[in-house]
This record gives sequence, structure tokens and C-alpha cells, in this order.
Amino acid sequence: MIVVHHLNNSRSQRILWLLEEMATPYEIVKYQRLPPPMPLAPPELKKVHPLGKAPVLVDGEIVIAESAAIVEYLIDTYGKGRFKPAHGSADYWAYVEWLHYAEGSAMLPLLLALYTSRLGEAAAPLRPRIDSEIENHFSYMAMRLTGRDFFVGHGLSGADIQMLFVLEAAGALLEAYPVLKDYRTRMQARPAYQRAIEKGGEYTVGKA
Ligand SMILES: N[C@@H](CCC(=O)N[C@@H](CS)C(=O)NCC(=O)O)C(=O)O
Repeated sequence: MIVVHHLNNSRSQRILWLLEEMATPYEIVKYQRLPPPMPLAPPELKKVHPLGKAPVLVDGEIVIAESAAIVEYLIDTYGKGRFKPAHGSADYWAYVEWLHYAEGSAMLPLLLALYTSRLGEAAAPLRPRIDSEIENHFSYMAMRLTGRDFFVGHGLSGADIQMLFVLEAAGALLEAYPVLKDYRTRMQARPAYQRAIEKGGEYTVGKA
């Protein structure tokens, strides 16, 4: 049985969403973030994977951290050919690019903005560069999504599963990017997304 180690308000919500879209049975082990001011993962998560972060997927002997790797594993193993383009096609390589881009590039300026916001005025010299990188990445995503329903091809793929968390983490920033905001609203309205929220519990990413 697939087991998702799930932390409230975290990237593991995207794995629950994928499993609901796939209609593949799974179990959830829930972890609760520590109280503010440092709402980190509780130490028990380190018993599952040394990094102590979510998501972690366990399927028999297989233990995977890193959400893009989990998405690839689930789609390759249980997807029955769905949720990814045909291997080797141009769309396939666009799919691989988005899978990596979400965590490898797009999250970085958002995380920098989050961390430096705690420094007050001391962060002022960094702000122009962080802001211009946010603009660079979010304009790029908006340009790519213009006229499309999904990041790749004509149906939901692992690329959407990875990318939606970025757009959720962006919160009110998306007011400046209506294409991205509409996409976020559409994805969040999907029945499988709603079921995943019901099962996962508290999820306020981007709303605080
Ligand atoms: N790039 C990793 C990031 C994993 C990660 O940082 N997860 C966060 C939750 S969104 C976490 O567990 N944070 C708690 C902590 O660092 O203590 C992935 O996509 O899986």
C-alpha cells in the first residue's frame, strides 16, 4: 500500500491531489507543524527520511522524498499511461522541464522573499534582485500558460501537480498575473483537488 507522509500546509498536499486524480488507493500518515514562530516539521518525520521534510512516499521497500521524484514515480508506476505525454515527444520534454522547474527555479525567489521578509530593513539591498526575479519567473509562467488550459498538452499532467503549489505559495502576488490566477482557481475547483483537501486537512498556503 502507498503511504504518504503528509505535513499540514505543505507540499505533500500536491501528492494527495495527484493520488486523488489517479484514483489510486493510499494511506496518509499526518504530521503537524510545530507552533510559530518557527512552524517547522516535527522531529518524527526524520524517522521516515533523514531530511525530516514532507512529502515522503513509502511504497513497500521504496522510500522517496522530493515531490517531483514522487510525482514521476507514481505516474510511471500507477498512471497507466495517463498524466504524462508520450515518452520522447516534444511535450514529454516540456513536461520534464516543468517538473524540475517548479522546485529547481520557481520556488527560489519566493523562498528568498519569505526569509528576507523577517530581516526588516536589513533586507533592503536584496529586495530589487528578488523582486526582479519574481517578475521574471511569473511573467514567464504567465506567458507559457496564455491560451492554454494546462502547462503541457491538453490534459492534467504531473507538470500541473508540481506547478500549482508554486502558484499557491505566491498568494496575492498573482493579482498581477490574471492568467496564473485563473489557472489556480480552475485547478483548485477540480473534484480530485477538493477531495485531497478534505483528506489532508489544514491547507492555508499562500493565504496567510
Ligand atoms: N523540494 C522539496 C522541498 C521539501 C520541503 O521543504 N518541504 C517542506 C514543506 S512545504 C517541509 O517539510 N518543511 C518543514 C521543515 O523544513 O521543517 C520537495 O519538493 O519535496
